[in-house]
Amino acid sequence: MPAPAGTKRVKGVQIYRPFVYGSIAKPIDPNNRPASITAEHTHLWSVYVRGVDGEDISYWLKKVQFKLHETYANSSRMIESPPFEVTESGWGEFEVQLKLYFVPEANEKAQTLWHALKLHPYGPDAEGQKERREAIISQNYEEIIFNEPMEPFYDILTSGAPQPGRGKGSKGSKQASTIKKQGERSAEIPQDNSRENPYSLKTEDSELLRLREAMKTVDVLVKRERGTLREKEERLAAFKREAGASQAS
Ligand code: SLL
Repeated sequence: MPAPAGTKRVKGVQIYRPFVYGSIAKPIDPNNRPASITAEHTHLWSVYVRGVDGEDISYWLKKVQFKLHETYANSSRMIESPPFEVTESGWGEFEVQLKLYFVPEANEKAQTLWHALKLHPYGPDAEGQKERREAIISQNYEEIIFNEPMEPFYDILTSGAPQPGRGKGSKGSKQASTIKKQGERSAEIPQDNSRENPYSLKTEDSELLRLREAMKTVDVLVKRERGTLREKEERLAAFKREAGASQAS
């Protein structure tokens, strides 16, 4: 018997979609405090789920539930349409639970992520950032994988996808296929990063380069350690021989 319409999965297909989740927090200037903010609150912050480089993700992501610390009134916030974000003020850091609900066509269960809200600078330039009262961004690049998507969802995911480049010189190369118009649905991230978006093919390349360099360094260190180990083993064997010889005599 054929499966009822809209309940069949596209076999052997995996489709992924990149997104970003995280937070941005700004210290409240004591000399310029908005009157509406409670005296104990030291920061204004937003926690969000969004597309890479402002890409629309609402064709696969229906809504997001943000669960805040219980010190907040109505700590569970359901955001039903983009931008998927919650803006608040507060004094403390905590773990935010993000529950991602997919569009009904996906027929997928909601997925839970956790984000540690960061209010205070961290990392090598923490002191400088604090002095400059910089906004603290803590965010992650993530990819969601739809394994064997439902047929109607597959259509949604792939409609308006960029076509691989054709014509002179392109020969359907990766480079050509990544050129897409704004608003097209795809898993491609931009070629270059911008002030707003650090996630690009260029960043990926430089990360890969960094990893390769680090692997070379590790190889050198491993070789050096092996050499030291060999020397020590030789010395140990020599000591043992000497000890054996002096006992025998
Ligand atoms: C801590 N883990 O124990 C943290 C808790 C609580 C954050 C952080 C204020 C809420 C409000 C707020 O920032 N809560 O006043 O509505 O330190």
